[in-house]
Amino acid sequence: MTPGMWKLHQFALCPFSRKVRLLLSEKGVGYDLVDEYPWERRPEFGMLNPAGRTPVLQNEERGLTLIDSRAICEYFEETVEKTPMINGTAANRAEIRRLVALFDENFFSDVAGPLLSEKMHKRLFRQPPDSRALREAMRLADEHLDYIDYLIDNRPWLAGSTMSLADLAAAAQISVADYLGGLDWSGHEQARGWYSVFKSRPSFRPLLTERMGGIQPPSHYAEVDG
Ligand SMILES: N[C@@H](CCC(=O)N[C@@H](CS)C(=O)NCC(=O)O)C(=O)O
Repeated sequence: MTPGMWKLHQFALCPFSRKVRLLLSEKGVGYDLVDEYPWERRPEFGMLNPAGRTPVLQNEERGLTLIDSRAICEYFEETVEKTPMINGTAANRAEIRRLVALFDENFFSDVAGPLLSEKMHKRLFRQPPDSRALREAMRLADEHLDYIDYLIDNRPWLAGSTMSLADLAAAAQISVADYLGGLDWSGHEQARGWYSVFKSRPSFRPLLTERMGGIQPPSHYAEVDG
C-alpha cells in the first residue's frame, strides 16, 4: 500500500491509536498522522466521528473512514495477509480477543484512563491531580503486571507461541502508563523482559520518541532495557 494513503487522526498518548499504529507498522501499511485532541470537541472531527473519539483512520481516495481501534485492526487483519495478528485455531483466536478486551477495557479503565485524566487532562486544564486516584491506578497497574508475569511464565507471547494483537494492545496501553510514570517495574522481571523485546521492534521506536506537550516521561521510558 502507498505510504500516505491513510490518515490517522490521533494524539500521541492515545493508547487505542498506539495499538492501531503498531498494527499498521507490523503489517507494512504506510500512514500519515493528524493530531486530534478529542477534548477540544472540534465540530469537523464530530462530523467525521459522531462518537468524538480517536483513533479515526481515513482514506480519502477510497472514500473510507474507519472508526474504533478494534474495527480498524480487524479491517487490516482481513485485508492484509502479511504478519497475521489474530491467528491460529478458533480457540487461539478467542484467547487473543479475550486479552485484547482485557487490555483495551480493564487496563484502560483501571490504569491508563485514570493516569491520562489525572496527569494529562488535569494538567491541560490547570487542575491538581487527585493523589488517591493516582495511587489506586498504580496499585491496579501492579496487579496487571503480575498477570503479565504469570502469562509470560507459561508462554513466549501473551496469547501463545506467536506475537499477536494481544501483545500490541497490551504494549500500547502499558507504554502510555509508563510514559505517565504509573508503572513500578520492580519485581516484574517477566513482564519487563516481554516489554523490552517489544520496545526494540521497529514498529515501536517512533512511538517512544514522541512527546506530548509539556509532559516529560521518566528517563527509563524510551530505553530498550529500561
Ligand atoms: N473503543 C474505542 C475507544 C477510543 C477512546 O476511548 N479514545 C479516547 C482517547 S484515548 C477518546 O477519544 N476519548 C474522548 C471521549 O471519549 O470523549 C477504540 O477502541 O477506538
